[in-house]
Amino acid sequence: MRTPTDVIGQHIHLPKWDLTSADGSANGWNYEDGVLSPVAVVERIQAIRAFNRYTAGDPRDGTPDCPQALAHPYFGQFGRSDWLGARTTLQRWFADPVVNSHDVDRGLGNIFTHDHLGPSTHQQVGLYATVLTEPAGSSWYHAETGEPLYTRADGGPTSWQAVIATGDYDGDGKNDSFREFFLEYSDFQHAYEAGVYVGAGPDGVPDPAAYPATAETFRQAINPPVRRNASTLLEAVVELAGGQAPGCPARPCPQAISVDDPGIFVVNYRHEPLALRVFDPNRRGPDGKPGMQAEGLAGDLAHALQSRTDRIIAPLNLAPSAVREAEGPSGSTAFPPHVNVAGDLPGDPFTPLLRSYSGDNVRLRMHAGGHEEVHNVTLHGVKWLQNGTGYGSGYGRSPNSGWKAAQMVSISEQFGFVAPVSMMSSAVAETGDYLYSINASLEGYWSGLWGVMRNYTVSRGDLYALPNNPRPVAARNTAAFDGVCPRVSPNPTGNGNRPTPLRSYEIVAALANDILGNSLGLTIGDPQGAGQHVGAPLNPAGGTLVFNPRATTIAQTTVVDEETGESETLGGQSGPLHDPTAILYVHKADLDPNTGKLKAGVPVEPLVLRAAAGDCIDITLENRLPEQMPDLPTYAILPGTAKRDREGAEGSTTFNNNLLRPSAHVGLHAQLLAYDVTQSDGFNVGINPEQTVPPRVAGGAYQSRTYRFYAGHLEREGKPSENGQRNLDKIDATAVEFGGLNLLPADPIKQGQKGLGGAMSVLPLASTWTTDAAMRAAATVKQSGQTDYRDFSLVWQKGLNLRWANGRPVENMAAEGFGVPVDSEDNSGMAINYKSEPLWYRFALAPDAPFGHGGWGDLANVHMAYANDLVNGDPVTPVLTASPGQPLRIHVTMPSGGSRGATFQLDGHLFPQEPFLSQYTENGYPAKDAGIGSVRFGLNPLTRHAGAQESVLPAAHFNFLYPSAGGGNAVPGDYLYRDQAAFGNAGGLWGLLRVQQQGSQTATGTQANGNGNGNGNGNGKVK
Ligand SMILES: [Cu+2]
Repeated sequence: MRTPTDVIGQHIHLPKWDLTSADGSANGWNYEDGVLSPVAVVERIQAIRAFNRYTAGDPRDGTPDCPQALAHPYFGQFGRSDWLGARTTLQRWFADPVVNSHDVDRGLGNIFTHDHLGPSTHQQVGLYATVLTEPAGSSWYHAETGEPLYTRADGGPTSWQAVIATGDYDGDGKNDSFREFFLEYSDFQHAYEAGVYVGAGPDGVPDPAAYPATAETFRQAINPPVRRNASTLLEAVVELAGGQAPGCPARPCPQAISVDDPGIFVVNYRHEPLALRVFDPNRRGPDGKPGMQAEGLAGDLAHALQSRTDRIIAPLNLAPSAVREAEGPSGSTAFPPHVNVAGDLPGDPFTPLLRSYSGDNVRLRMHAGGHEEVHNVTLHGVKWLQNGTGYGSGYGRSPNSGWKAAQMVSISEQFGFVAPVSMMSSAVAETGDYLYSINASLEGYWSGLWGVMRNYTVSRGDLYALPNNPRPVAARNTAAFDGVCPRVSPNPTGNGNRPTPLRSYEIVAALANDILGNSLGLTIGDPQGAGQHVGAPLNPAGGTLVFNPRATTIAQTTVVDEETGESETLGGQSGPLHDPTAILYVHKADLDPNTGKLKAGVPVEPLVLRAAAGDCIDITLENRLPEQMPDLPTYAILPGTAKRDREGAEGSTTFNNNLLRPSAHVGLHAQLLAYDVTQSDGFNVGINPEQTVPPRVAGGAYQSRTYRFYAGHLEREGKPSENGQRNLDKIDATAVEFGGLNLLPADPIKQGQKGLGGAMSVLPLASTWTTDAAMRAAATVKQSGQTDYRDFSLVWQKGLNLRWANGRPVENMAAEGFGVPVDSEDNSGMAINYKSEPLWYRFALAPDAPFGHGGWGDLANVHMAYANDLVNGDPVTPVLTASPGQPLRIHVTMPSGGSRGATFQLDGHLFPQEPFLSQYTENGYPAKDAGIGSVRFGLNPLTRHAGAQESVLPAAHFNFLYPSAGGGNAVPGDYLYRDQAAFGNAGGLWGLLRVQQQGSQTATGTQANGNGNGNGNGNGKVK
């Protein structure tokens, strides 16, 4: 798609500017503020000359009567005749100070600037930019070389990474300098395979005649529009040749608003798709065609984020800076120099490497430059306050805004924080690699939006140091710590110290097929799907994970698409809905030591762990998965990021979901908690030591590994002393009540589809709790001097692999129209705590029923959607119980899924969005020296209240505190909670809060009280 345009503008967000003349756009009665293209200038010149009857040798040549196009003062140096007549406009903006109540400039933030005259097509091919505001009076240096920035007349040089030397700008007597990284990312970036040029040649000069878009170009375009389900589940999706779909009579078939979500994800114009990392283009799949998952660890999804040198695609084994040219199937493409000056190692991702020293204040700033999707940003091993750690979205303080490890950032939205990065506990390691993911969904990893922050504990010649952190910092008081955990902690009473409580959990990762039963007699396997996947066989006598036990039958119907006249036969299947390929984390004590099966009466739920603020937490993870992981074909898909069969008659196919098996290696990543990134990250990232647990070799013992966490915050005292190559500083530990957080599986693509994942709830300091026997996701929490409250964890999952009773895969919902479910964010298997109530299932509609006639539009009883009368009973999703007026907390987390956002909403109840209090407060407000931010939940007078929370996405963690079940008047009844967005609501993401007097019917477990054996309380042992 081309947007013929004669003018381009530079519109601006955030600072002050003259709206009538410097808006960079054409709105209302304002001046049209843009720059004419050189071609448009030349056209006007020629028109003036023709009007004035210019003839050869005319003495007026070059005068205003017969003007000539001139070379641009800057762009003229490139000798491009098509740039003659190029013009410049000057935009003037004022980055005004934004001071807080203590007169500290919070900073204006990230100033987004983009063309506002043709953005719908320009942004998705990379036209966006950002101005970073910095503290007044600061000076800036390249983060790696130390070269001063902003020294040239044109404002350069500049970089995406800088050392910002500030002095003390907030008046606390400390130098506030920081290391800054800026990442700007986009979806729908158009891309072709290496060596393919369309519209312009390798020199970038437009030449559509020499480089035409032909009927065959789509075969080497990455994820082009116009796709449909392939004829086999193995290939899943086909990128159609021309003439096969009504909207695409002849290729190319560009789309004005990119409705089919084409292209790739990029960060700083770089891309590191797992699709290519684990791909073997020559290995043959079950259909005999080349192209499937590589064998061994080179193709293992739990090792896909690791810097390895055995990948099948050879350039992936080099240091990114060594790759200066890429070979494609029909030629090569040269690359500009790498985005890092130094430090990149063989097998590292091609995306920006964020290099820092231990003890640096790292400021990460981000913008989504384009184009349509929501992106949930996450960073391992670093947490930040919602509005900045000690600094705002600019650089002001916001200590009671809550600790975060995930933040949704979509087009033109800004995100930024400052956080200290240091490996205080592992002075032996010289590097620590921290995973950053700009989109923690399936498609985010598969399509390349991730990278590594590499932290060093020794000085290096190739990395400039911060003025306030001249040498990497290590802990001085190591004897006070056992790993990351302080050996003693202040008594919760405030008097004296106590040994830090150690809470130990023993967890097993296992197949549902191995540890669960099959009491409903469902088919384990999919005979019709034979040859359509690459997994090992299941045990047909084994168990399965049931998401909805009702045996609903869906009548077979034929429906007609009223736009195209195409007809399709739908339905003809029966529940229950289940998945025998599911993987679970379970408590080891819940497994029968003789049979290895889950003991009778143990609720089948995602793992939900609890700890109190200030606990030291050991999680021992044992791997009981088989070496050869089983699988079955599903309709869940991945973006077509790697080509498989370019030349098929129907079109091109891609390396997709059924050509992969889940990893047999398991890990467990916990957000927010303090841990050593080289030992307890739970993922295999960059050059960190291996952290996953391998499957046992046949007949051998199950292997395990212990991860250690501290439910608190580690902070430098800020009085470093020189000690050889390093500075030593005292480390102070502070307990933090984090609330809900995700427990994430190490394979970010397929283990999550199988349900592997869980949640943790970090409860108040010195609290005790009783877990419900029938639902361990629910507990009653006691705090001294306070009313008992109910604590609920809801683990939302999307992109699950649900199956019908006969083993066939459940189809996707017709999210973007009849027969067009070819986008991975439309993978429709969903559940809350492994239970699903799809509305299509309740109404006995086929999942892919059309929205109009023959489907949803014909429902006569749609008002009964959430009513028990519709299905003669409670929904199978969690029914949360609380007494009228009782306080309750709901923690919503999402360990895996696609990137279509969900919105949590509970009817009849408002919640504070920032229910947090900093260490030191004055009347509830943060003190000027607030100490550690957001150490506990509480009544924050600055909070906003809301009725719904958007951006529930993979890696998201939200806490909803309700002071009174049933609202202010404590009205008993059933209150609906749900994903307010249509896709999740229809797909099964809803349930009930039942407000009624809790009596003897309330299930109880065994109490853990911080000094006894808490077995029964989620099997946690407190020593
Ligand atoms: Cu704008």
